[in-house]
Amino acid sequence: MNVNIMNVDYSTKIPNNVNLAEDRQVLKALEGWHPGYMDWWGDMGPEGFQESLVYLRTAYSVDPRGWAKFDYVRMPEYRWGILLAPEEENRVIPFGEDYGKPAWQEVPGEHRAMLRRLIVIQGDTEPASVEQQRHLGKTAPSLYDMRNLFQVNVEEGRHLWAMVYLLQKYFGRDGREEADDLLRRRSGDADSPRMLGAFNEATPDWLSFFMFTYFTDRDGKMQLHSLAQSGFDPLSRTCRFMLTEEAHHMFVGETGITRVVQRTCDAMQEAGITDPTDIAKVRALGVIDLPTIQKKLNLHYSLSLDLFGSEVSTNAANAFNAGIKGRYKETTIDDDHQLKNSTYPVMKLVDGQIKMVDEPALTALNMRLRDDYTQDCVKGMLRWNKVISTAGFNYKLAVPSTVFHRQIGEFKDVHATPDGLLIDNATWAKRKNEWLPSTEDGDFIASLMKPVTEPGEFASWISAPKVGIDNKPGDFEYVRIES
Ligand code: BYC
Repeated sequence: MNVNIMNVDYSTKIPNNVNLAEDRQVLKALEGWHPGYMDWWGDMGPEGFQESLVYLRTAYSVDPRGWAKFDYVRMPEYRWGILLAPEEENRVIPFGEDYGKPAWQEVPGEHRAMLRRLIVIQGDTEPASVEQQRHLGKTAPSLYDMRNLFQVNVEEGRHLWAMVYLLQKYFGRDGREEADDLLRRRSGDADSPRMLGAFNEATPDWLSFFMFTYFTDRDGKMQLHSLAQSGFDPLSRTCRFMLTEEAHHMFVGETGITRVVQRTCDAMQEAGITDPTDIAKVRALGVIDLPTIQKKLNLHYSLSLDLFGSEVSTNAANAFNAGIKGRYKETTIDDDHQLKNSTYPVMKLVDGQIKMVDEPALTALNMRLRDDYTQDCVKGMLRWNKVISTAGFNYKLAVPSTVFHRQIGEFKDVHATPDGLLIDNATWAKRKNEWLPSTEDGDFIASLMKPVTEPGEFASWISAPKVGIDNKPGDFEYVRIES
């Protein structure tokens, strides 16, 4: 058992820092799963470009001071590995009924089913996002963006491996069956869809991709943070390392939208347009108008809110009590970590009106995490609005009310405006295209999605990034398409 946890063993087929070479049974199970994964990647991974050389980062260590190396790789040859953050000595369960007891290194029998369910749900989202994004390579606005897309895709693939490792190592036969099912479900499939709503939606264009990586990957961040608190230590360590990779995905979203907004503002300035809501005039410049960006934002934000489950949830309370899933930044919160007597304000529908109601904090955990999420979302948006105001335009992007366009939780049966005003079905039907992308908006955006594959060049609707990946120069060939 003399492994250096910081460095990854590349001698086995599956790179890892969990000493797989000596864990023959799990290694065999993972090697047995590998061909199915490669088939899935071939069928459902990025369409085209599988033979291209892509300038990707691969994790070679879990040391936060330096963990990745960059090089040209063909995607099917990417080394998907099992990487856990280093074990914290004497770690204790940081919340719930077993608060303060040593963290579990094996699955506690009484919580097995709940734990497996959460790992399966987490695992299911990872390949789903790859499936949703598989057509985007063909319309990439630059080689830089294409490379970022593929980086996100291979790492989501690795996150699937991370969950499959837990299932195969700790859950025996039913874990292996769940691992197989993760390769069987398909995003958007009528018979065998992915488990959570947002992962069955299409990602038809690059603005959607940036919104997805900004808003939906950020749900991933919040959920992974909560699972990183888990008393089940292998899950905690897995999620901690996943978060390191996840940060880049949100960077892609945040800077992607910043660059779209920048290009729109630049084009409006150059053309002397003063009213950013003059959609026809702005679109004629070959850029995406701000009101359409707002509609896409409304869509992706509301779909992502649904990923937090119901505001009041006994599932969430049970997972917390069990010490399986904690709160965002649990260890830094100053309370009893058991939520015995506390309450939390929850937005609810009471007699047809929206009201804040104090609920037991234990059952309101999904709401609390969602509130933390909203705060996190708003930070990046300030940057987009700064671009708009610096360019001298009087327009602000904003997240819609949590009541708007919901399919899960308190507000799933009502309609509301982005400002949170309740409206009837007829008004919704008449006005929803003002708030969510219409077919026509989709067609316009689709018309801009022309691939640009010259190094250093960018599509008309997006500006160049401020810095390159791995400090590469502006004209760096991030993807060698013909190789
Ligand atoms: N769609 O008590 P409730 C990521 C179900 S993203 C469909 O309200 P709970 C990533 C629920 O399953 C992060 N069904 O909810 C991002 C339950 O069904 P059962 C993924 C839904 O359980 C980008 C019933 O409704 N990770 O990593 O407290 C790219 C009542 O449930 C939905 C996780 O989500 C929905 N949206 O919370 C790549 C973490 N919501 O059991 C990756 C693991 C609820 O009655 N999952 N239902 O049949 C969880 O923590 C929880 O399962 C949830 C739901 C937060 C998802």
